[in-house]
Formats: sequence, C-alpha cells, structure tokens
Amino acid sequence: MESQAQVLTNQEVLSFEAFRDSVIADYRVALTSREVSLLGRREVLTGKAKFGIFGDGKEVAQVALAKFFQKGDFRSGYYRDQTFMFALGVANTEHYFSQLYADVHNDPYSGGKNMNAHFATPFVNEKGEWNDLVNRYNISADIAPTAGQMVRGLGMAFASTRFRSSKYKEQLAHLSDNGNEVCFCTIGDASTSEGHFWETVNAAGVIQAPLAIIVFDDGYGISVPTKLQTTKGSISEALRGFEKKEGTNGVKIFTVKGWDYASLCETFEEGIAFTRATHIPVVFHVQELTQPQGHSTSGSHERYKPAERLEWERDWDCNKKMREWLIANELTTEEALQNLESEIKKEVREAKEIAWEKYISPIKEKIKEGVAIAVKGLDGEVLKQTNQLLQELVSIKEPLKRNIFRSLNTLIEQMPAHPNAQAIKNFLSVYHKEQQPFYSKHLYNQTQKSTLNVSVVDPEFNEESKIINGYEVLNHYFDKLIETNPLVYAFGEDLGNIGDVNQGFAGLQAKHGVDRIFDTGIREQSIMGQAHGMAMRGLRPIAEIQYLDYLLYGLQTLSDDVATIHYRSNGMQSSPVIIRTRGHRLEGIFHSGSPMGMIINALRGMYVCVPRNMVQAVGMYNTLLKGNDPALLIECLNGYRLKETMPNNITEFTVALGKPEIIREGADITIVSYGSTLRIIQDAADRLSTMGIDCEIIDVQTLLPFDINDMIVASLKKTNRIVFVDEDVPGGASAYMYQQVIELQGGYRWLDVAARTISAKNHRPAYASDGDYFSKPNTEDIIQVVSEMLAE
Ligand SMILES: Cc1ncc(C[n+]2csc(CCOP(=O)(O)OP(=O)(O)O)c2C)c(N)n1
Ligand SMILES: [Mg+2]
Repeated sequence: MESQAQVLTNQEVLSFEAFRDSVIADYRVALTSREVSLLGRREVLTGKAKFGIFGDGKEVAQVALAKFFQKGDFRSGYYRDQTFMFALGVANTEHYFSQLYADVHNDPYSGGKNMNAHFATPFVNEKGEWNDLVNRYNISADIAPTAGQMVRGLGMAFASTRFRSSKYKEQLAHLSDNGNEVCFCTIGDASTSEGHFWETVNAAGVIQAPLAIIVFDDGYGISVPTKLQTTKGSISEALRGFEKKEGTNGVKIFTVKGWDYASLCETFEEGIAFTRATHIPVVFHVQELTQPQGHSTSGSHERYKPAERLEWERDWDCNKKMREWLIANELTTEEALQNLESEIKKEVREAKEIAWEKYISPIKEKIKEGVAIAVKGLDGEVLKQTNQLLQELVSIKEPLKRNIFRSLNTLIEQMPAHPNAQAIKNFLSVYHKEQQPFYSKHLYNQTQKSTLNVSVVDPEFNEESKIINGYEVLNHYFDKLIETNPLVYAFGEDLGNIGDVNQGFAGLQAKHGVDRIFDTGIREQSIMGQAHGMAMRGLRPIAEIQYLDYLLYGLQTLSDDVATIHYRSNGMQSSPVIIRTRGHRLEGIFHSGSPMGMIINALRGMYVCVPRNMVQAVGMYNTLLKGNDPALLIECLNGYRLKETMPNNITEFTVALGKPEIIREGADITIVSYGSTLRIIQDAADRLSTMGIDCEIIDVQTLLPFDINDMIVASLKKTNRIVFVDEDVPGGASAYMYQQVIELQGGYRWLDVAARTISAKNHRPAYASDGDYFSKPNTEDIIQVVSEMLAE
C-alpha cells in the first residue's frame, strides 16, 4: 500500500498548496486513528472483542514521526503505535478491527494470535526466504511485555552497522542499502523503568548504532505517575550522563512537546537524519501526551488521575491542539474540518462493519450448518428436544466457535441415542481439524527452510584425521565458518580478544577482524536482543551466554520474543539466532546448574541442542545454519579438553535434530540421557557389565525436538526397562523425557518394571567435587538404581 506520509526533501520547493495538503493528510490520519480508538473501545465494552488498548493521545507525534520513516527502515515498537502504522499505510482500519476481533483469517499482522495493535509486516516469504527488505517498511512483530522491544530494536539497529562495514555488500543488497536503515524503537514513559531500557541505551551508546528511541510520555504507567517511575521525574533528565559530547561516544537527546505538530516535524527530521548519517543513537523524549480514554479497556483512569490532570488532558489533547493550529494558521476552515470529521466517522464505522461481517459470517454459517445436521430428518418430540437444547446456540448474538462445540457436544451428551449423533460428531471433528491449525501453526518453520528438513551429511574420517582437544575442534570449525559464511557473526562476553573463555574463538578476531568476532559488555539480555534483531534482518549471529547459569538474564527475551516471533507473526518473520553456551558441570551454586526443565518449557518455538561432545556440537551448528529456526546449543563444560577425532568435512557434515543415537548397545536396560551426564552413565555401564548387566545407552542429542522417530521406545521394546538420567532437579527435563517416551511414545506397554528418573537433588549444586558428588547424580547412584531395577 502506498504511504500517506511523504518525506519532504530539502531540495523540493513546496508550493503552499502541497504543504497544506500534506498537513491536512496528516490531520486526517490523526482523526481516523482517534475514531478507531473510540469505536474500538466501544467494541470491547459491548462484548464484541475481548480486550483493547489504543493509541489515542499520541496521534500527532506519530504522524510527524512517520514522515521520516523510510523504506528499508525498521520499527520495534509497542502497543500505542497504531497512528504511525496508519500514516505509513502498512495498517488500515479494517485490518485493525479484524485483529481486535481475533479474526484468524483477516488479521494480517498475527493471524488472530496477538492482541490488538500488535503489528507485523512480512520479512520472509512463503518459502521461508528473506524478502527484499530494502524496499519496504519493516515492522517487527510486537510483544506485550513492557520494554521487551528495546533489545530487539538494538539488534536491528546494530545490523545496520554490520551491513555498512560488510565486504559482501552485493550479496546482501536485498537486506540493506549500505546500512542506511534506522530502527525506530518506541516505548512508554513508565516502561523506561525496566532494565531493558537502560541496558539498551548504554549498549547503543557504546556500539553507536542507528537506533532512534522515542519515549511517548503521557505521565503514567497505568496508574503509577512518572515521579514514582523515573529519577527526577523526567527520562530525558535522567539520561543526561549518556549524552554524547565532543570526543565521546553516547546518545543524542531531544525533547519535544507531543501536541506541537510543527516542532515534532522539525525535531524528528533533524534527529532521524542525524542517526541515519552518523549511526549515533538518538532519544526523543516526547512530552505532555495524554490518554483520552485511559490506559486500556481494563479500567478507567478517572479512578486514579486527579480532576486537574483530567482537565489538563482534555485541554492539551494533541488532536485538539493540531486542529486549533490549522485554523490559526489559516490552513483550513472550521466548515471544512467539520466535513472532514463526519466523513472520517463514517469511513471508520464502515470499515469496522466490514471487518465484523467478515469475522462473524463464517461462524454464523457454521452454526446454521451444525443445526441443520442436528435436526435433519427429525420430527415430533426428538425435534422439539433438539431445538430446545440448541436454542441457546442460535440465540447468541455474537457467537464464538467454542459455543458451537459446547452446544453440539452437550446435545449428544444429553441425548446419547440422538439419530444424528454420528453426523454431529463428524461435523465437529472436521470443524475442529480445520480450525486448530490457525491457533497452533508456525511455532517452528514449516517451509523448506525448516531445520528438520536439513539433509544428513555424515562426518568423514580417514587415517589423516586429527585427534585433538574438543576446543580445538571448535576453533578449527569457527575459523572455517567465518571464512566461508559472510552472514555469520560471533559475539559475547570475552569472545573477541581472548576468543571465549574456553578458546573456541582463540586467535580468530585477529585473523577475521573485530567486525565479525567481538566482545560485548556484560549484558546478557541485550546480547540476546542484539542477536535476535540481527537474525531478523537476515544475518546469522552466534551469540554467547558465557555460562548456562547466566541464561536466566537473557531468558525473557528468548522466551517472550525469540521463541514466539515466527508464531506470533503467523510465519511472516523468522529469527534463526544461535545462542551458544556451555554448562552442566563446573563447580558450585552459580557455575554448574543444569536448569533444563526451565529452559525447554520456556523455549517452545526454539530448538534446544545438548551435544555430548564438540564434534556433535559442530554437526549441530552446521544443521542449524542451514535452517531458519532459532536454537540454543549447550556445549559440555568438561568436554573442551577431551580428545576427539576431527571430521575432514568440518563445515559440511550435519547432525539431524530430533534423532537420538545409541552410543552403547545392550539388552537389559535402556538408559536415556544427554550431554556431560553420558560420561557418568558410561562409567556406570562399564561397572555394571562386570556385574553381568548389559546397558543400552541412548543420547537424545536434542531435547527440542525430542526423538521424532520414536527410536527410544524401539529400544525399550527390546530391554523392557528404562531409566532417564540428567542433572536437572527432580521433575525437570528427566520428567519431560519420561513423559515423551512413556506417555507419548506409548512406552508404558513395554515395561517389565516401573520406569525411573535419576536427577540432581532439589537444590543447586554445592561447591567443589564433593559438593558435586552429593548434589548431582553420580556413578554409584546409577549403579544402585539399575541394579535394583534388574533385581525386581
Ligand atoms: C513486563 C510487564 N510488566 C507489566 C505489564 C503490564 N503493563 C502493561 S502496560 C503497562 C504500563 C506501561 O506504561 P507506559 O510505559 O508509560 O506506556 P503507556 O501505556 O502509558 O503508553 C503495564 C504496567 C506488562 N505488559 N509487561
Ligand atoms: Mg505512559
């Protein structure tokens, strides 16, 4: 759709008419957006939609801002940005209402999955490949957790710096125009209290990326006023120490009143052009905004805003101020404005009605269809009873799909001998099968770029294959990878200069440059966001969390944003980040955790790889880089100095995800595990074999996905005994593996004795080797449990 906002370049000599027309066009968008907010709220309060959050009070600032958003730019914003979206023409009122109604067919931003005013545009096509992002407005899919968008915005802005310095510009021409793209990152005043905001501003000040942060300050975060949120009651004041000075890095700060159209245009024009050219980040503190209808449909602001504040908000409403300014400057007349206002009211109402009809008609049709099936061929008492039971369904004014399932199922429950029972069941089953995918699809990539489609290439070895330390395998691999794949960037704490704490990248920054391999500050949340934003723009970052224990700092971004990006954008956006970390076994409470249950439960939407050694890890990196899904890969901390044979085809061989490997064959019991614990199990198996017990050991290799071909149950059929072992707490990932095999794979049918889990104790591991022995599963624990199972 063509933009309604036009960038006025300096060279253009604008006639008065052209200027006036563009101002009136902006005012039209502001009015339209206000009308959408007013009607939207009413739709929720009358029960046609579930919840609503609107952009009223921010309209004028956003039409001004949209003028400077160019094709190729990115937005990482929040739920108040509807006017900005309307001004760009990438959202329209009908679609807005479709999303408000959660219409899976007609919400173009999330396919009915996200709340209203959570926008997105397609970054990838139906084949899963990146679109030409240079010639379109790029709106990254919104999330509701406040300030979560900051770290993603940092990453998208940072990507511009890499594109600008890349040696492979021609190859990347569809992704960037020499790094000229600015990332617009909007946020509410109160959300600047979050750590994400400060981490992002600090990181942007250090790395110098074209990030434009726009703080929309309406004085409140729901009911809590600015003075309880922000030091000195002003975010621009609080940020002064970050300000760039002559000879320093930092950010440039602007303040502007949110009702002053002319100043807003001037300020945004200057600031956006500045960051685009220099890559120095900018912060706009847009002050004196209002919330005409309060925060959301969940409450009313009369409850907490003083009467004087409410009166001030009415007087300083941005649309009202712009209207006054238009008249004062003789850009239009009262009469023309009144005509415009009623025209817009009509337009918005019509668009809303179209959206509602599109949403509700198919549901009403289904009700008709279901009722027709239920009453077909009936008469007399049965017909009467059926009609009575379906009365409620047909009289619902705004029916939901779930009403159909409830009513028709109730009918069958109450009249089990109903002549049409089977036909009703068939109808419901078909309808359910048709509808479920709308709510569940695109959790992972379903195109040919799915990581599960990557073909298997076996590792090649010959007499000349080197036997070297695990970390050296990684080091050789990363060296070749950076050389051969221009999209790959590696970064994290201590990863650049010293080449990571276990030397996987040792010497590689010196060889390949600080552009490709670099250090970051200690800021896990924004390292995750930095990688995520880069990956969304088509790069292939490998970002480090130094130790698994510190993944918690980045987990919010991974769980809320990375893991949901493909799902919530309904398959229109992908973020194939690789998060690299190491863990499971070192020492003490904060250096040896293995919180795998937490991780796999938080990260549905990502893949989780747990390789037992560095060669397997390399095979998994190769697989991940060929697909477009995000993943976490946990290397074994105690494996870097163990000897391994390095495959000759180090950058080609792959390890398929979801395919366990039998690493020791045996007949008496199946022991299922992953990662470092396998070494303890192998030790136990050796000792058990001297006792005449023959163990089969299975490495699951990846927890997400888990054993997609039911290999483990095949082993259980042979041994009839199974135990799941890991270093997580009881009920953690061992319970997950148990559920997968015993319940989902139907393993319970093949058990001679009850299946067991062996895990760590209920607490974090105590310090030093004996702390480890008494906290985590050890060889003796395994020998004892397995012997007991064999004796039963
Ligand atoms: C992490 C998180 N905490 C709390 C909330 C609930 N919440 C939603 S909006 C909001 C207030 C945000 O205020 P502000 O940033 O000023 O934006 P405004 O809504 O005023 O534009 C809160 C507390 C949330 N969505 N996410
Ligand atoms: Mg606010």
